[in-house]
Amino acid sequence: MPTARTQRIDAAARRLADAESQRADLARLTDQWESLDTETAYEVQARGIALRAAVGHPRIGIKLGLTSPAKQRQMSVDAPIVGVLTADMRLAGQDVPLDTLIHAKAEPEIAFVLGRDLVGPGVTAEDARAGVARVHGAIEIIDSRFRDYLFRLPDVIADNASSALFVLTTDGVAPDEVSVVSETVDLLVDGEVVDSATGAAVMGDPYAALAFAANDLAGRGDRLRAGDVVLSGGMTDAKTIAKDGRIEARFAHLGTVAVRGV
Ligand code: OOG
Ligand code: MG
Repeated sequence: MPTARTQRIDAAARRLADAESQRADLARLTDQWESLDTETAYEVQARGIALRAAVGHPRIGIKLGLTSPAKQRQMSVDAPIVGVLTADMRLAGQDVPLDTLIHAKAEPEIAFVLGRDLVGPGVTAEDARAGVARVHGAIEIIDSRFRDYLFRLPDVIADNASSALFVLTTDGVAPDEVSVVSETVDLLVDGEVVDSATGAAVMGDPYAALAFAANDLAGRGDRLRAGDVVLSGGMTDAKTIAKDGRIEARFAHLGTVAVRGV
């Protein structure tokens, strides 16, 4: 017999899945469910990932969110959050189908492909780097299921950290070919540079973010796995993707990746 608690978790996961498939944004879960805490929110997230797996979209990686001090201050939190990437989130080509999304935004990120499992607790940034096979530039496309991106921390955790789509640079480089802390990115909207950042914007070191993910997952009995893609967190603010608008992330050593709203 499912308990009232598991029923509530399941109902919340289904509401979020329906909001996604119907492009119908939601009020915050925490408006109705004031006691929703981060632990329970991760159970809602896991239920949503199980629903995706059941329709043929398995987990292929992990993403971090709220890795910059600015975003953490905005949310009044002092730690990042973690979400799960599934196979259907990998964008083929550049075209972002806006008619399937609510209010998509794009952000440049440094992505890792893991060569081996990283199992917390106790994973250091150095351990994390040693587990990486390739480093890529990426654009993550986020699409909060909450109206106007208005959420509290448990809401956005339940909503799988606003995950929607992502695209990586094609080749990637070996970890010893790039300093991810000083790697720069220019973000262009319709050909104009609108923002720039370095990897230091991501918890001071994207490998620290990767280690954080391994250790945080361990708290829920989970791990990073060989072959996983890990998005380490937005380096700049996310920019709205307009119809026919082009957003390009030009990395110093990781290549260039672009998306276009269609
Ligand atoms: C939460 C997701 C944030 C990042 O890289 O910080 C995120 C949101 O802002 O909707 O993906
Ligand atoms: Mg992101």
